[in-house]
Amino acid sequence: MRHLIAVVWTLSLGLGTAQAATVIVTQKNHAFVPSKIEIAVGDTVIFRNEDTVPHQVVSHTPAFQFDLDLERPGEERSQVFTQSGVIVVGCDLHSTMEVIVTVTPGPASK
Ligand SMILES: [Cu+2]
Repeated sequence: MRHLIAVVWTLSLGLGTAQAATVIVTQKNHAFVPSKIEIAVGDTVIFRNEDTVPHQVVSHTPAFQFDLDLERPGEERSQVFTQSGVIVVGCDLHSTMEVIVTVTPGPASK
C-alpha cells in the first residue's frame, strides 16, 4: 500500500511540471515585449515592469477578465490563464499598450 501511494504521488508531480508553463512578458518603453504569445490553458504569464513608469495590466476581453493593479517599475505580477481563446491584454494607464495572448486548450507544444 505504501508503495502504491508513492507511485501515485510521483505521477501527479511529474504531470504538474510537464503541463504548466510560465511565460514572461516585460513592459518596456510603453510596450509589452513580446506583443504576441501562445500558451496553453493553465499556464502562467508573469508581467514584469522593466519600464521607468508604472503600468496596470488588465484584460480587455470580457470572456476572461482580470486586473493586476498598479505595477511600479521593477515589480511583477502573475496571471494564470484558465480559459482558452484569444485574450487581449492591455494597460489601464496607456491605451496604446497591448499584448495578444492566444490560449490553446491543451498543453502547448514546445
Ligand atoms: Cu502602461
